[in-house]
Amino acid sequence: MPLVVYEFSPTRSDRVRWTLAELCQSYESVKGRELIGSDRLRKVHPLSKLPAIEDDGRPLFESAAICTWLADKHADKGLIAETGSWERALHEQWVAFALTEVEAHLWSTARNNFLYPEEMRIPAIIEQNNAELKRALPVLDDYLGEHEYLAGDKFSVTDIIVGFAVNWARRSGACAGLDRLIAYNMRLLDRPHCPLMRE
Ligand SMILES: N[C@@H](CCC(=O)N[C@@H](CS)C(=O)NCC(=O)O)C(=O)O
Repeated sequence: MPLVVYEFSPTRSDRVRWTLAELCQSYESVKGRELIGSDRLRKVHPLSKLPAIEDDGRPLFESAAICTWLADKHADKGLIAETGSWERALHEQWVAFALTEVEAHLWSTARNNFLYPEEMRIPAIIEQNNAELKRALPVLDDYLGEHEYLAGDKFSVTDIIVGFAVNWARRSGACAGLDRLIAYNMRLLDRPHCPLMRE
């Protein structure tokens, strides 16, 4: 059975598309904004969100879990550190950090800026989110002052997962003054398979 990817760009499905491109894997794509909230997608993702995949008929959701699984499945391509290695611990650390300390706040800001219906929005949360981002992003900036990539000395799926959140943060203006983080973001954008938006 082919690998099926439910996707729409620009969304977190860019992580999955980028991972598959780096792994040189073909797949069947089911695309479209209208997938979000549809019954069709709900069979693969219980919240009917993107991205999601069906691998050998088995549904999998959460972009970081999907990318990690795909990199593990094609371990011969060297896109992820071996389970049990220190670099793998760094992968887990930076993925969790990016999703909880960075992306959660960016997502909350987007929801309260324009995604939620107006009556649900709480503008004061945006200031809180900005304060949290101001604490978290310098942690990545410091680390990337000493390291070219996040999990070991070469590009890996960790950089795809975290890079998506960093690019989102930079495009929203949250990386101002964090030159090492911006330089890292540019290195990722220069990669031939990178689908992230520069502007
Ligand atoms: N943590 C999930 C987030 C998935 C998510 O929220 N996807 C967005 C598009 S980027 C979506 O489908 N939103 C529709 C909704 O929130 O109902 C992941 O990383 O896959």
